[in-house]
Amino acid sequence: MTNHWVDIKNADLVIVMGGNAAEAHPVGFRWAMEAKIHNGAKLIVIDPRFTRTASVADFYTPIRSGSDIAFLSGVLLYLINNNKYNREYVEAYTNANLIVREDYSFDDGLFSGYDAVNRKYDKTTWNYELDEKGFAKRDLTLTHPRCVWNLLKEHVSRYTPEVVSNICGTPKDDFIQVCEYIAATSVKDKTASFLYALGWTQHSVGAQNIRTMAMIQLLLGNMGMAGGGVNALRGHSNIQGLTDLGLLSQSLPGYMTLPNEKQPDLQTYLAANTPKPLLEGQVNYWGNYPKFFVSMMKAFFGDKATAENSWGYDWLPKWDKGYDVLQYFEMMNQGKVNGYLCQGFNPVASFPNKNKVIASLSKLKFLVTIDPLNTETSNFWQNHGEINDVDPSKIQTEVFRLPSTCFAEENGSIVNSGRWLQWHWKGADAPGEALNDGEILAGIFSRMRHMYQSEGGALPEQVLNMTWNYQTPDNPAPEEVAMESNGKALQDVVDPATGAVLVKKGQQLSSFAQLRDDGTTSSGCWIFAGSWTPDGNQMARRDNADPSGLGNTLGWAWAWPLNRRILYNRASADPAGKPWDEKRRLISWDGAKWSGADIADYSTAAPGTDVGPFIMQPEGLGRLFAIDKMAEGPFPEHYEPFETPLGTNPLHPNVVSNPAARVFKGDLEAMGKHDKFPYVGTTYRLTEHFHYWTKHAVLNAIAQPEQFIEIGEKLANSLGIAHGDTVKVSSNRGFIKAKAVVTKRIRQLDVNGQKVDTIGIPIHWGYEGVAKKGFIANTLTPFVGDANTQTPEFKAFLVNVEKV
Ligand SMILES: Nc1nc2c(c(=O)[nH]1)N[C@H]1C(S)=C(S)[C@@H](COP(=O)(O)OP(=O)(O)OC[C@H]3O[C@@H](n4cnc5c(=O)[nH]c(N)nc54)[C@H](O)[C@@H]3O)O[C@H]1N2
Ligand SMILES: Nc1nc2c(c(=O)[nH]1)N[C@H]1C(S)=C(S)[C@@H](COP(=O)(O)OP(=O)(O)OC[C@H]3O[C@@H](n4cnc5c(=O)[nH]c(N)nc54)[C@H](O)[C@@H]3O)O[C@H]1N2
Ligand SMILES: [Mo]
Repeated sequence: MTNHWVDIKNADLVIVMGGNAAEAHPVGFRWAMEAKIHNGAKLIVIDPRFTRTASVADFYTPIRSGSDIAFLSGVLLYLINNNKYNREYVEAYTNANLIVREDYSFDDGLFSGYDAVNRKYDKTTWNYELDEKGFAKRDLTLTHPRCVWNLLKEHVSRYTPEVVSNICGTPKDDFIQVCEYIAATSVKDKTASFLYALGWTQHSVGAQNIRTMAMIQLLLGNMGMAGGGVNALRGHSNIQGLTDLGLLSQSLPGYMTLPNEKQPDLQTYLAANTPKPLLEGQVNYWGNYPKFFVSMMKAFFGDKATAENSWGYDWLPKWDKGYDVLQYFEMMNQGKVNGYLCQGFNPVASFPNKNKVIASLSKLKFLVTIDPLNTETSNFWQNHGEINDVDPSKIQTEVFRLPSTCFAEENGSIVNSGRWLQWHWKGADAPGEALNDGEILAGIFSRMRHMYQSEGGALPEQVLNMTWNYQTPDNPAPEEVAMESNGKALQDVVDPATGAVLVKKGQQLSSFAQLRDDGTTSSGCWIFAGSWTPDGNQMARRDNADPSGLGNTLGWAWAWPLNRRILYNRASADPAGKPWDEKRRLISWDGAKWSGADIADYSTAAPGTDVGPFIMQPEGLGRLFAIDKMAEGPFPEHYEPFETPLGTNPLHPNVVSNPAARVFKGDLEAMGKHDKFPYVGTTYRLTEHFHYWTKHAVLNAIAQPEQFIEIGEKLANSLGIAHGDTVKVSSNRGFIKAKAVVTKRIRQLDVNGQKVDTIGIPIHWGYEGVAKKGFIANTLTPFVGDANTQTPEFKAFLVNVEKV
């Protein structure tokens, strides 16, 4: 989130689209209700299903799953055509007036630079026209035909209400009603907040769904505002911490990137990752990349990392391609993987195309599961009849189960969706032989290190040079690891201007501004610098005082970066430093400094200096045109799901689905067609269960005892299916059987001249636990992922339904 949970209460309009907050985030959703009840906010829901969130909304309208880019692009067009945007904000704080290169183009569904053989774009042309000094050219009058504003207008001009309604199946009047709700927040003293999660991310166009919404927020002047922003309601309680700490295969802590094989030395790597400002005088905070990186290497390798050996650069792995989970299971399926350590992950249940996952695991020599529970994955080799029809005698994989604790059985911090690091304390000892995750991993590490020391082995440096100065090396305390993530001074840190000592050798750092690229500081995760200072554990603070009434509670826990609660909050004030809306005053300029209800997100620059508020971007501006970042284009474009009920893309039949999505040849061949699989399948969760664990708990098993699917009344009638019948739902990859819930909540939609029906499929069942056994929903889903994040397309695929 750029904002945070409590801040949702400040919104005038809460739009739940691409998620079902009342059901999946029932505790956080209270802030949407606070906005509604205490603030007179409107709550609107756009979802293929009439959800529990819709049941408390002021307005609901349906949408065909996988068509949100068309819908949101239509909203952009409406705002532009009806002059419903904050013009001053757009001109001062977005890249609307920057000029794009002449060789950039878009035609018939493809942007310039497409390489069809590798399904990849060369993004060179998606950039600004630069002047002699390397700065982007601008046209402050917004008349240049290639300024971002005019290219944007042209790009979205196709998304008229008729086109939106034709692609999305949303009735045209409903669509216009939504546009009117949103347009009403374009004035300076109104904000809108979109609450989204998987209904947007789990698509082959997931990241662009979110970008389109972010562009709306820029037009409305909502970024940086209390009650505005871009707010992902995240999933598992510490999944924000997972991305913060760089646990994705191409990441390093603090949103740095793991080097790739084209970066053989430190200089090449740093040059590629340290941007230069694209407009004169910008903060360009990523310009500090070398400080973050070198400090991280000092945390990893301590005294072993020196200037002479480029801080141990050679010891980091260099990727040749992405090793996301889709790629990894593909390699496993090709027999290229020997062993798999599976920690807190149940891929048999949670990953697409379950039969492919089972086939892949069957090719391993060994599998290690680290989990408090028995899972479908640890027992993937068992036969459970139709639900898991395997022959154990043919599976040679050796499985090791290492029982672990769960988060409530250890101290630690959890980062919530709002970037707050909240310390928590152990609630109970673990049962039986369970060890906590750190102890298991450290135990494996120290045994491997001993083997390297006594027997040698390939690439020993990484293992032998790793710093491991914990009091109990086989079980590092969470407190020690947290202090290491924050970082400390390895030598006295001095102010380059005055020579004064800022941090004494050995002391914890208070801010990432104290980081150095000369090896005198260490920090495991630069964005966490400030979480454990000389004053102690900031994450454990519990002062909920809220003097501004905006809910920022600066004394409660600690938020990255630097305890700032609302990112880009410089944009909450106009160029002269005056808040757009007095009642949402986050920061303001008092003539000498910035201050207010939040930690100012800015350099110390005074108003009027043209320093843009989006300090992480080299141009300092919010991007309506995303230069060189997104995989499939600088503007969002509607592409159909890989399994489309239309069999075409109404906008450009030659380019139907995302041309840069993650997909492998065999999986493309396993895609079903709408002639055999005429209905849209979509999967989701229920409040009464948490994924695949709660079927181990009797009370949850009682609350939602049995796998079911939801089917609209019209379709059920035409197929002769009654409430409570058992039905078979099949895709081109397999089938499941479940009870039918016949409902008015899922409507038949009119799309591109045909009727489109949706089948709703909750995800929670399997063959482990105390609940009644059920089929695994992911037997049905396709093995294809978003082009930027590789998140699987769980929300839109094709199925058939029959009564059995
Ligand atoms: N009780 C409970 N809570 C949970 C979880 C749980 O298992 N149980 N899981 C947690 C996790 S890990 C996560 S990631 C979050 C997920 O939180 P959500 O994303 O809110 O959860 P889903 O149930 O997957 O809901 C997605 C919603 O998007 C709608 N949808 C599907 N496709 C589209 C589309 O193309 N466009 C639009 N506009 N809407 C669409 C679906 O109909 C559904 O209502 O929930 C978390 N909270
Ligand atoms: N079709 C379809 N598939 C989906 C989704 C969907 O909407 N539709 N949603 C996707 C999403 S958003 C998610 S997040 C995934 C979730 O997929 P998974 O993460 O695979 O599933 P979970 O059951 O949440 O958790 C995995 C295991 O973590 C264990 N665990 C809990 N606490 C700890 C701990 O402290 N340490 C260790 N080592 N283990 C622990 C649990 O016992 C559980 O067995 O599913 C994805 N799959
Ligand atoms: Mo999730």
